[in-house]
Amino acid sequence: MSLTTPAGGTTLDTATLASLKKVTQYYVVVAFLALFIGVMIGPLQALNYGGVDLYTTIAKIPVLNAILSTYYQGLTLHGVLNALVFTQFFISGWMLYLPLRELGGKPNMKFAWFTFWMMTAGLLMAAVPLLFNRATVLYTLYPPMQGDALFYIGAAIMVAASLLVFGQVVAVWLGWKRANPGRVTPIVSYMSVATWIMWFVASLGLVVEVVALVIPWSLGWRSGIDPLLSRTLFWWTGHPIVYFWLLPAYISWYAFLPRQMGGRMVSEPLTRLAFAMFVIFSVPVGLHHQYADPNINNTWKTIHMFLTFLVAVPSLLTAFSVGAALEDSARMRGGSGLFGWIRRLNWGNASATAQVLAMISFIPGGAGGIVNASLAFAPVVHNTAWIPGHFHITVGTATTLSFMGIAFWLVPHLTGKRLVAPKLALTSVWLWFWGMILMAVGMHWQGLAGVPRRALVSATTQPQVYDAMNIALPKFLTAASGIVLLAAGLAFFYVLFRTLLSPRTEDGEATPIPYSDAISTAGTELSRASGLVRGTESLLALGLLSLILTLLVYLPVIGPMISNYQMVPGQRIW
Ligand code: HAS
Ligand code: HEM
Ligand code: CU
Repeated sequence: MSLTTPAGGTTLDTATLASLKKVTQYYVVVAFLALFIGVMIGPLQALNYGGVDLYTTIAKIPVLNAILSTYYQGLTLHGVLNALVFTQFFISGWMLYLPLRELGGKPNMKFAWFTFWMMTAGLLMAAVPLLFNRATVLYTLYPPMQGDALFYIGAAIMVAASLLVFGQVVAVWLGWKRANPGRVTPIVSYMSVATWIMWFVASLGLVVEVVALVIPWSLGWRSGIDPLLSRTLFWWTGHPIVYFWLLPAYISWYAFLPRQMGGRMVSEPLTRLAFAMFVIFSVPVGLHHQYADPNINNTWKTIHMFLTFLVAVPSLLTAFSVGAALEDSARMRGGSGLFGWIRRLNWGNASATAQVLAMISFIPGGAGGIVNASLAFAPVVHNTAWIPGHFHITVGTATTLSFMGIAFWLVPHLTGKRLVAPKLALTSVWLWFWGMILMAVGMHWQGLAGVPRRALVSATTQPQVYDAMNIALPKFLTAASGIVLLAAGLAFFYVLFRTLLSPRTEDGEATPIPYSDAISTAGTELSRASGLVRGTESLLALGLLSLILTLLVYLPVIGPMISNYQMVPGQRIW
């Protein structure tokens, strides 16, 4: 038996499809195991920002006190497991499955499995020093803080594995193009390939930082490292990595959510335009994380600021587009009025609800990002609690809650197991949403009052400073958010793990991929397509353009750093 694909490409045979589903399931399960541990640590940090120090209590509990021996070991585990491991594993599975499934052909499954095991090996290597408190360098790795070499090598292997997934997806896409000359790339594959190409250009900064600077130094082959150059290479990758987290959620908002709502996607050409813009403009903006760093010319900081405003444009296009799709679906279900239609969205479905709530959280999340990016506002918010406030409603909700919602159909689709307790699933996503909103309010507010991020502010050794700030209410909101999010996490993981452990009851295809029809399609033949569709088809050319633009705005910044390389010895400050 073989299955047709919406792209009309060669179909996948049954064995290949089964293997592809299995490897995707492995990626998704490892991702959620990482998120589970990461999320269990989060409330401790929220309580810290609520004035409650549980770390002193934990220090007395055997086993736990080994992996949470300091606030910073906990914070490193939280940041690495949630923002790096969960995202990368989920995305690698999701964006391997979608294009391979849609484009068909004969993908090399041995290679796909090799990549998965390689990424897992990298994760295990990095986990050892983390758990032994020998790499408490936070998820941003800022040298001259120095962890064990094994941590950096493991992280490098993980990133390298993600680049192999990129390679496989691009190879399958190019193979499809050769087999289907003159055809328009189908939309889900278009979005996936665009995201992978963006990630390739984005990853180069981190690859150079870790391979050329950090690993040789952590192995003792070099006596020092340049912190400024390392940070600059880190943020070359560190900003666009947030779009590597976001765009896989956008794929679902554009292509699948409308069908889950009973409606249609608005426009394939507009969707392609948004993704093409992300390919070009995601990377050359990293200096907006370094406004406070010395020895970087202000002109370049200003140029990166304007480019950052430009990369917000495709998100604004997305807001319009996915918002219109939601409204269209609600009106088709009988909704009316300026805002009255909102009540007619598919609020009974946990998967769809999770994603709408994720989208709503991204409205203030994106607005806060524009504030952070403004050179005039940045000094007020930089390094304060405002920043974790910003990214828990972007990566912590827009991305994470979307992935949680996707899992509610993807796991049944991959495994043939029916979702256990759908009502509890629905409750968990509402709790997550409100928990994150509470935390966002609490943390943004504390940030404006001047409370720093990355600090054990609840420690009894330093209460006077923060008591004088008149921040009792935001502290309370933050502490409460930790409790609500703990409940949300427990409910979600109960549903997910119970589903995974239940017996297989049906063919996974009984839960199909919810492809949406489009009101305005891109067509199938390039020769008859609009100029916009033809102009956005060559993703490799767009990737090259992105690389050129990135080099243009980075080489003049990095050049002087290299010619004036500073040898700073490594430090272990924990
Ligand atoms: Fe950010 C710091 C600027 C987006 C994540 N960001 C961070 C950090 C993280 C992060 C993790 O310029 C901390 C790094 C660290 O540890 O130091 N960010 C931006 C800007 C955007 C942005 C301009 N960030 C994200 C996304 C993230 C993320 C996405 C993760 C997924 N960010 C910054 C800056 C800093 C920063 C500075 C450094 C701060 C500092 O000082 O250290 C933009 O891309 C945002 C554009 C988004 C929009 C919103 C569009 C809205 C949509 C939803 C529509 C909803 C609808 C629903 C239609 C313009 C698409 C309607 C439904 C109904 C029912 C009504
Ligand atoms: C940091 C709470 C889930 C990613 C923090 C901080 C708090 C917090 C209060 C700030 C700590 C500090 O600056 O000292 C929580 C809670 C969660 C949760 C209560 C839910 C149970 C998530 C998720 C993600 C995430 C789902 C991403 C997928 C991060 C990152 C940091 C962080 C990257 C920064 C670490 C650093 O500064 O090195 N979290 N979080 N968190 N969180 Fe979460
Ligand atoms: Cu950024």
